[in-house]
Amino acid sequence: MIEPLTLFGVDRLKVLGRRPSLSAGQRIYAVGDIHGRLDLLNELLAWIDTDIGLRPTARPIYVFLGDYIDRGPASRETIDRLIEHSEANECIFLKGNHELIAIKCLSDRNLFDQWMRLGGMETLVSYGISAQGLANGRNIVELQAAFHRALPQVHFRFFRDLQPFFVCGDFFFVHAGVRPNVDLTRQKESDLLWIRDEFLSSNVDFGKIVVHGHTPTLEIEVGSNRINIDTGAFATGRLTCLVIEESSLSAVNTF
Ligand SMILES: [Mn+2]
Repeated sequence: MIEPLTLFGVDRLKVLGRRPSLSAGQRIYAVGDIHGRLDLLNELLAWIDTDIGLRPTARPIYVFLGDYIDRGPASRETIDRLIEHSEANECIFLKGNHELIAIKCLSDRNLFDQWMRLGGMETLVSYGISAQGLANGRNIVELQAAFHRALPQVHFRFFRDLQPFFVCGDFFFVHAGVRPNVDLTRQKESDLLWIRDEFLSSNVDFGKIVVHGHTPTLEIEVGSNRINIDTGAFATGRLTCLVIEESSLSAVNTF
């Protein structure tokens, strides 16, 4: 089921003293952290299709904020679905810290422990790597080789081509956030994909409204300088989508 949300605090959003907006004719659908919940992604994409049918727009842009994999049950299928969706729609895929670790594991087996702690085992299982083997303490060298063999070329390219951020109008889309007092064009990837406290507690005007995920909250969170749309879909069943058109913002979530 899809639930329309009342967005509190939108009037507080300010960029350089004015209301943020997109150019006329653009509409952005920004989707939060999916974490292998193909079921919720399918529901949300169906709702967006219906929304575009009811309210046609010249140029809908889908922005996915990263963390497509890990924790949830259907990581491989989620990547398949996103690739399929991008064949007929304008899609921007941002890189999450989970995709960063997964792709690095192909060349650096020292990162496997960290990946497994982040829920990577569910991803390996979705790629057909036996959970039995994992439970039996199969060694990391074998695990890495199995992941190499199991990862389709199109998925490798998908992971490799993920973007660190996306700018449109007065909005800066990124997985985790930005480091305050560092120009948006000079941010480090490690901050864009991992930052929490220094960003979340900042009230500075970044020059764009930062739309991000990475730090789950129960409901979409609107600050003066940022909007957090990670509602912890993996655990809550709530996948959130922010819809932006000119200076109007709305949101829906699955429940
Ligand atoms: Mn994350």
